[in-house]
Amino acid sequence: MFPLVTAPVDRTALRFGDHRLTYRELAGAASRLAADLPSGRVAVWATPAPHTCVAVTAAVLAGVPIVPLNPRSGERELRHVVDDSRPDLLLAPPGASLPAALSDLPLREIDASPDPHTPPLVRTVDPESTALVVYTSGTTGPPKGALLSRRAILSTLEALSSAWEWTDRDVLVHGLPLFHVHGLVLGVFGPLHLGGSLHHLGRFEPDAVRRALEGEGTLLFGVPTMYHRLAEAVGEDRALARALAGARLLVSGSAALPLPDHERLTAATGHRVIERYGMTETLMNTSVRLDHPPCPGSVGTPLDGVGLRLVGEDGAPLRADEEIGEVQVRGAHLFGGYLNRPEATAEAMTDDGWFRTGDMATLDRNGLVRLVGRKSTDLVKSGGYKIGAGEIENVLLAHPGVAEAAVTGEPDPDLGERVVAWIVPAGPRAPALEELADLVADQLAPHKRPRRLHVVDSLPRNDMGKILKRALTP
Ligand code: MLC
Ligand code: AMP
Repeated sequence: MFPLVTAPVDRTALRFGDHRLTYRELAGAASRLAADLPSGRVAVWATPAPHTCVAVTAAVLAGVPIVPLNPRSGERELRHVVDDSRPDLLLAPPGASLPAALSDLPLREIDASPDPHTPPLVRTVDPESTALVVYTSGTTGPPKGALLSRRAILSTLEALSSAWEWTDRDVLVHGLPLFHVHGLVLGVFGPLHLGGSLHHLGRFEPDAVRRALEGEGTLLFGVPTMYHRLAEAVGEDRALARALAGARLLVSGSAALPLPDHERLTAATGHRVIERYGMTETLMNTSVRLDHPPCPGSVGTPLDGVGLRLVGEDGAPLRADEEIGEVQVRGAHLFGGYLNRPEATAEAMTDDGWFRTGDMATLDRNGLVRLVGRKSTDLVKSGGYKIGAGEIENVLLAHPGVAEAAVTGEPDPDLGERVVAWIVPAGPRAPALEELADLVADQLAPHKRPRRLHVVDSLPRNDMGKILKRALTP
């Protein structure tokens, strides 16, 4: 049963530092919690800890939708998520310091201690029902809650298992956050569904990766920033190179892995990092398959069950090997819409059921997809996090020293892209970068803070008054 399958009960399911839970102990701990969960949604304070895994497993066993919360979210972002998703209960580790935005929610502490005694809860749950509500930034306004069904999650995990020959023999290693689909769906539900193990690093550090791969780890997941940091370290660190070389598979996703990082890692380890392409709303769309030759610069071919096409400006599908078009996908892996946002859901879909990703790509005769950019200048991918320009602009505009604001992304060797703020000051003294960065970190989240500030006399606008972001160059 999703996500706990038929793994031998005494196999390790999860490991965080020295904290290990076997399948039996996890099933017991999760079932203990699941037995009296309310039937509405539950929010989970998703720290990178076993508590999060116990909580989400409990909710999946009980058939209750989960709203994972980023524990570094600021007040404004948390209030929005809670007001929008209206959870009936908050699950958090004992002693978590919870912000005021959550004070109205009934709280239950998560007991993540191994429980070999409580019998597994067995409940029949509709595969079409929502398992997760994952908040994701859009071009404008606050983040939207993507409704992910059990069927969609299962479909993506089965497709990845086939593409990567990912089985119950694999021990997955990663240090990803547990409130997005990469760390949570692939990184927690993946091994638990397949009957393998997860060794979570708590936080990403090259040294922790080395130790885990020197141990039992066989598979590594990360965003390109993590692989960039490994590529930086691996030249000097022979032990790290040996550990990475000993892994069965290194997989990168959530943003593009630059070719120089690919090359440095291949030179040091003999492995070509496998890239896969996904999105919160679609889960995984494409991947380089294990049984295909390496294809640098490509995110591979559509996964099993994924329909993928490229569409031109006029909305008509393009033929393979033609120009650049927008990627559109359909299949069982798609989300069920945005919570409380029927118009946004309708806008994201074509009349015949394709999801508009907003990503631009080419497709060759062999079905290989190469991503070349995004339709919108209002989205920034930094450290693998998607960040909407609009939500940051709204926070900047609320500062009394800011008269006008625009947010863009610019290339960054470590983060892929970094957030850049452009402001027209409201008075003679413009606020400093640190002040604006702290404001954004407090209100939204630290990864959304601007890393660079340009103070300008005016912002370039078209006749309609819309800011021309492509004209914003230093
Ligand atoms: C600095 N810091 C501040 C601050 N200035 N905090 C608050 N206010 C300020 N003004 C702190 C940061 O919080 C952090 O603290 C530290 O300084 C460094 O921050 P950073 O520069 O942002 O980098 P780092 O923390 O090192 O993070 C890099 C990273 C992270 C790669 C580990 O970006 C990451 O985990 N990315 C994963 C994103 C992800 O999972 N995306 C998947 C989306 S799903 P401290 O205490 O932490 O050091 C998706 C679909 C798909 O995309 O296909 O997968
Ligand atoms: P999110 O909304 O956070 O789920 O981010 C989804 C977006 O991340 C996609 O629409 C792509 O733009 C980007 N993305 C994911 N995987 C890759 C990849 N392998 N290469 C390039 N971009 C990617």
